[in-house]
Amino acid sequence: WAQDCLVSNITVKQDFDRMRYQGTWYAVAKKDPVGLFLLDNIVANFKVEEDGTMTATAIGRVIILNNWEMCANMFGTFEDTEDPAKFKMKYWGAAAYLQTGYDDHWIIDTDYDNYAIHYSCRELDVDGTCLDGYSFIFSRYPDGLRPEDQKNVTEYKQSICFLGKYRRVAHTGFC
Ligand code: ODT
Repeated sequence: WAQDCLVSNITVKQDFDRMRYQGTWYAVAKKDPVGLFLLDNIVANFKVEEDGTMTATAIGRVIILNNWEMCANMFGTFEDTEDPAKFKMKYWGAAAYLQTGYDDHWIIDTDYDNYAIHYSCRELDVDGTCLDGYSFIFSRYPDGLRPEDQKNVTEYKQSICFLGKYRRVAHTGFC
């Protein structure tokens, strides 16, 4: 088949289980959006609150005001949609000069124990493809994906039309 790359045709994780998604995820690769923010040393921690709401914290190295390097402490709350794997993420920083926003947050695939593929399209093109988006590949391990998960992850990168657009996310201990 020919891939049309329409955002409306992107499939997400079936029966996403937010309880099993909780805990620490290390970003091992990232496709940047326009005006990228989180550079590297990115670690997210997901939690399900007592009322069932999914929330997360994230840290990562950022450069603000063009030359000030720091670790950003970020917070996010996730609004449910009709699809259990598609959320709207409201996010903000611990400090006022950090980025705030309201993004789509889709879980394309995960096995909960090893890897996850996240996707966010910020701006649709007139033809229904994604004009500006970003994606994280997460691992439960800071040193990267297990070899047996790599083929699977590559296929999902292709399914969201971001194959070849990722860079590695280093974990150097900066944050
Ligand atoms: O880094 C960029 O260029 C764009 C992404 C900025 C969003 C960072 C917001 C983090 C808020 C806390 C939530 C953590 C969950 C992270 C999971 C995936 C990445 C949004």
